[in-house]
Amino acid sequence: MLKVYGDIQSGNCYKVKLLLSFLDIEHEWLHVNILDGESQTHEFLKKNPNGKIPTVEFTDGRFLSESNAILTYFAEDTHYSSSDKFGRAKIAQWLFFEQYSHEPCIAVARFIQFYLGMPIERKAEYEALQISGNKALALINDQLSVTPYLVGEQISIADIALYAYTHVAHQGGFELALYPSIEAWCLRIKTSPGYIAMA
Ligand SMILES: N[C@@H](CCC(=O)N[C@@H](CS)C(=O)NCC(=O)O)C(=O)O
Repeated sequence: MLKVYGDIQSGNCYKVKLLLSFLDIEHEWLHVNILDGESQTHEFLKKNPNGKIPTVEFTDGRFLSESNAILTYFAEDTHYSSSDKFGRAKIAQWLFFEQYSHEPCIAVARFIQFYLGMPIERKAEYEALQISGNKALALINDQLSVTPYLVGEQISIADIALYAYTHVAHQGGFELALYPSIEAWCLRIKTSPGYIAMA
């Protein structure tokens, strides 16, 4: 059976779980405790030399890492991708945006506040992340005030990738009530058939 190495509380891992759930793809979820160093063991580094989760192991022994590459793989030829070349490129635009301009702000602020309990030596970094994180949220909100999903009328892996850390952004100090189109989009995703919560 397909194996996924991850931690459901990590947005990068949860986005994979959410897509597999939407697509009803059977898999075994293997919990990796990164805080205990389980992603850095000799055994794990053979699966992903970069020592990060999520990592997927296919039944033929091949591995795939990088959450958005995993989403792209499973979404191919499903309605979570696009049959149109430009549509696929727009999805990729949001996936790259998520990894460069969104996740490094929202996920790290969440890690500092929710996991580390806001240590004083990371307070300045946390404050700076509030600015860049709010900028990313405003961009998402702007798009969602024009279209119901990030790439038009239909949910895609762009939405799944960005939903993962956005819907728990309050755990990083972000006020989602400032972004009504994001709140409405979160509700649309949460009520989609096959939805699975992060908890
Ligand atoms: N760009 C990667 C990021 C993966 C990542 O940073 N994973 C974290 C958990 S959210 C991790 O494995 N950290 C363990 C470590 O860096 O040792 C992706 O999207 O999959």
